[in-house]
Formats: sequence, structure tokens, C-alpha cells
Amino acid sequence: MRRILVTGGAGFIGSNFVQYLVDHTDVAVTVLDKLTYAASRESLAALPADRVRLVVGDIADAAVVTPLVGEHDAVVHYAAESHNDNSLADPSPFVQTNLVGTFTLLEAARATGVRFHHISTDEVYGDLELDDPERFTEATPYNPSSPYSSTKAGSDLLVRAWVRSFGVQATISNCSNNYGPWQHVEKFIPRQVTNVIDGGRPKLYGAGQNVRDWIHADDHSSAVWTILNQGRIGETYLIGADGELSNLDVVRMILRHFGRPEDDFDHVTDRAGHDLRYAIDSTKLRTELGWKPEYGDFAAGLARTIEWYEQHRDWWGPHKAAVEASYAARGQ
Ligand code: NAD
Ligand code: TDX
Repeated sequence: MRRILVTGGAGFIGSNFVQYLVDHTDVAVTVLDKLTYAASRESLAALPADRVRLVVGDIADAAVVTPLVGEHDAVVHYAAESHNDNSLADPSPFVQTNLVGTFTLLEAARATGVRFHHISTDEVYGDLELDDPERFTEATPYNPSSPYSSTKAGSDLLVRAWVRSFGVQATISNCSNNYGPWQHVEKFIPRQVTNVIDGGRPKLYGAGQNVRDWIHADDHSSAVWTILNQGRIGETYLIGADGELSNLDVVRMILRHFGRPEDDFDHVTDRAGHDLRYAIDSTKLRTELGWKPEYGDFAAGLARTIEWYEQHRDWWGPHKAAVEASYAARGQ
């Protein structure tokens, strides 16, 4: 593979993958990104211009997508509307980007025969009880809860159909919750960390018992590169790093890091339809393709991430007030 097109490469996880490609390979990268509110040109600014090119455009625009896909050896498709709370406030861009955008890319992959890797989420499987001994596997039935996760589930099913009916050379990965630098302040960990940096209090939805399975974005990127190179066409691989923690525990870890009392947070209005627990069994990826995560120690990864947010106030600061105002308007 010499040339790779990364959709959504100016977002949190997509930009991490672009950085990964620059650091670990010699491929030329094109980023196709609409530069929505969630994008950040700064996340790509330090990368060498002779390795990374940015094309500003919409994945649902066939006139842009089809010729661009044809110039590459592979497409890695990250672009999406990604925030559950936004999907509850206005589902429309989620349907357009996650479904129509993925459809448009698949049609281009079908027309050009280009290898396609689809980035998805564990949320397509719905949620688990707190005491369920089972975790999600590739065989778990789809059961999404939110407009966001249902559009991601629909996009996965489009990929599967385009493989089976049209022979598109695609793989799919479903990953758990990512953390790390460059994550938008609307998301859970950056929101709480920046609240504390600003002298405010973390905001926990409901009782805070909901469990998420945390993975560092660098580990997600290494898994995607492994699947792109060694994955079997038509297969799905779950990506996870055994990082289950309740939201309450994460908030307490953040408060401890800053030397603040562990109960120095607010309970706020719960998310509608809030998934209780996600948990990934990544045995298939580990045994078939030999991948393993490097960031086993969540506390250490979280501490580095907190330090990054302390050092990058100029990046997140300008967005913070508007994000908090929209949460406050919803009682969150
Ligand atoms: P993000 O919101 O940070 O970034 C999304 C990027 O996609 C942005 O740069 C945005 O400008 C771009 N984009 C949105 N609509 C577009 C369009 N119509 N055309 C072109 N570009 C468009 O999201 P993220 O957290 O980096 O997530 C990236 C992908 O990973 C998504 O597909 C998401 O479902 C998946 N995922 C995320 C997580 C997580 O924890 N964040 C976990 C598993 C899977
Ligand atoms: O202020 C908050 N307080 C709070 O308790 C926010 C923003 C969130 N939460 C809770 C809701 C969730 O239980 O924290 C948990 C994590 O919330 P998000 O960061 O919004 O992530 P989640 O809804 O779990 O989805 C994320 O992981 C899967 C990504 O945003 C998705 O793109 C990915 O598919």
C-alpha cells in the first residue's frame, strides 16, 4: 500500500491514525474531511506536508469522493458524526453523514475496486447488565440504542452487504471508548478534565454507575493498521483493551489527580436511553492477527492525557464556553 485515504482524518481518532501512519509507515496519506465543529486542523499541523495532504470535502458528495477514492490503494473510513448527546438533540446530520456518507464511499469503492476499512463502535451491540459475565464478541446481535449508534449499525450493515453482493474488499472494526489527546471537550473525559482545570466541577450523568471500556487512541490505531494489512476480507474485528471502569470511578481518578476531594462533582440529568455498560472481548483480533494493546495502565494513560489538556488550553479553551452552555441548556 502506497497511498491511503483517511476520511475524518482531522477528527480525534482519525488524526491519531494519520500520525500513526507517518510514524510507522512510509505511505502517503490523503485526509478527506468536511472540517465540522469536531475537526481540528491543529491536530495535523505538525505533520510533514510531503506525507499528508488535506482535502476539504463531504464524504456524501460523490463528485468529490469517487475520483479521490480511485487515486488510492485503500480507504480507512473514520468520518462520522460521533457524539451521542448531539444525536439526541438533532439526528439529521447523523443519518446524512453516517449512512449516506458511508453509502457514497462504498459506491466509490465498488466502482474502483479499492480496499476499504470501516471504523465502527461497540455501541452497535447495545448495552450489557453490570453483572453480565459475557462481553461483546463478533457474534453478538446488533441492538443499538441511540440515533448515533443506530446510524453506525446501519453503516456496518451497508458495508457487509456491499462485500457480499458486490465483492467490495472491506473489513470492519468495532472499538470501545477511546481516550487521549485531541479529543473534543464535548466528550466525557476531556469535559471533566477541563472543568477541573477551569476551577469547576465534573458533571456525572445520573448515578455514574455506567461502565465504559477505555482504550488509548494509539492502541486503536495500531489495531486498525493490523487489520488493514492482515484482516480477512468480509470479516469484523472487535478492538478493546480490557479497560472497564464506571464513570464514577473515572471522575474520582481525575479529581484525585488534581488533589481535589473525591466527592467534588455534580450529578446532572441523565442521558435519554443511556447505555449501561459496554465491554469488548477482543480475542479474535489478538489470536488471529497477533495484536495486543500497549497502554495496559489506564491510570498512567489518563495522567498523560490530563497533562496534555493542561498544556493545550489554547486549543480547547475557545470551544469550552459554548459546549458548556449547550450542556447547561439541557440540564447537564
Ligand atoms: P470526531 O467527531 O472527533 O471526528 C469526526 C471527524 O469526521 C471530524 O474531523 C469531522 O469533521 C469529520 N466529518 C464529519 N462529517 C463529515 C462528512 N460528512 N464528510 C467528511 N468529514 C466529516 O470523531 P472520533 O471520536 O474521532 O470518531 C471517529 C470514528 O471512530 C467515528 O466513525 C466513530 O464512530 C468511531 N469510533 C469512535 C470512538 C470514540 O470513543 N471516540 C470509539 C469507537 C469508534
Ligand atoms: O458530561 C458527561 N457526563 C457523563 O456522565 C458526558 C459528556 C458523558 N457522561 C457519560 C455518558 C457515558 O456513559 O460518560 C460516558 C461516556 O460518554 P461520551 O464521552 O459521550 O461517550 P459514549 O457515549 O460512551 O460514546 C463514545 O464511545 C463510543 C464516543 O463518543 C462514540 O463516538 C463511540 O462510538
